[in-house]
Amino acid sequence: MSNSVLSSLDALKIELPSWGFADTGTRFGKFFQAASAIDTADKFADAGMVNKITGCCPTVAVHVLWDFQKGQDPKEVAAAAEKHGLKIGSINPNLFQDQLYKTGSFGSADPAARSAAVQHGVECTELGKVVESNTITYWFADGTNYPGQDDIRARKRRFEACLKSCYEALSPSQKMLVEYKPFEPAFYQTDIADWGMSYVMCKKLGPQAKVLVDTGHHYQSQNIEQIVAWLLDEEMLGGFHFNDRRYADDDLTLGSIDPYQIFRIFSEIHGYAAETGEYPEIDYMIDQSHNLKPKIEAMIQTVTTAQELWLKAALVDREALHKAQISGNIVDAEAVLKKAFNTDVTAMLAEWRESKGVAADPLAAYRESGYAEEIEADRTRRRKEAGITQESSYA
Ligand code: LRH
Ligand code: MN
Ligand code: MN
Repeated sequence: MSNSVLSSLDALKIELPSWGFADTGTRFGKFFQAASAIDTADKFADAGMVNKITGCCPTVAVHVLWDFQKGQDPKEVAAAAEKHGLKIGSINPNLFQDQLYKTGSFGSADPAARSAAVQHGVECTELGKVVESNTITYWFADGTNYPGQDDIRARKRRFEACLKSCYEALSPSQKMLVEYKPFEPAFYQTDIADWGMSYVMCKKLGPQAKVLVDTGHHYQSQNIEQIVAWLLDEEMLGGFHFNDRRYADDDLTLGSIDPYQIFRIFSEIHGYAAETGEYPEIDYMIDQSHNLKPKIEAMIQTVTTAQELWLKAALVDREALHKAQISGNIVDAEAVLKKAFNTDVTAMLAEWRESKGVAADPLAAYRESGYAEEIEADRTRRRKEAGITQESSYA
């Protein structure tokens, strides 16, 4: 095995979502966990633990409304992350919870909603400068529920104008990622429904705007690796939100339903690196909701699954693949992919982890650490002392 296969893992830094450590649920309810994070400091402590155990998650994504209190110095939040060896990663504006956004934010026909949304986007950008985060990730719940509800072209133009105002607030080192989603919560049309719409917006904005691919935001059976390949070729792929799905935006653990798909996506990235000599600048972020699994274990499982599939994809024999492709040998071309996918990479992962000073089996190391028991006891006591019932706390 070549060194470059193993060292390719250095290019896979995975960002943990702060919201993945708090109690979350479905629209039908929540099942609470005694060890779930109560506040942002807990979320950083848990993310710090995942980073310590896996050695590859140095940043944490924050959701502005959920992680920054009104009037709080944002530097305090950055310092709380640093305490656990982390840096603030992407800043996620929240343009979907305020009552003002009933008919949308950037796409709304109401100028007051648009101006509040733009103001929030600019504030998030300024906040990013203070906490030294270079990525602002925009996701919009915008859209309409019924045919005729609003003028689709007018909404597009409102989006262009609002995004432009936010883009103009970026510092030269900041970038804006635009996430697309074809459904939910809007169910007739969403304003940025697919990668093409995100691409058009980003292209018009300029080089600091790129497309964000959330793996759960596609119609059934859509070929995501093709989207990835096209965006890579156009230098327009800015980041991922990792998760897996069976039906819609299920936010299940990466690779739990279709690991071969993630392998194929990663193979496109390795193919790009093989051709250009370097890995593209991509933010790899987890965006999952662990309703039932213990949250930290689920996060470790996601990270190790991503590394496993990444390594398998790095094993694709590019020369053999190219040879089979240009000679029209379809069976052999597919076999090259299958061979890499079916390789057991456990020993290689252990070798890489050893070189980074982390345990060969991160999940086992976590279970042995006693951290789960410690936080469960601590958070149960703190909830009791503060009189917080989990039903009333939305950390
Ligand atoms: C929307 C989404 C988006 C949000 C996150 C909580 O479905 O994927 O990225 O920020 O979930
Ligand atoms: Mn997402
Ligand atoms: Mn989503």
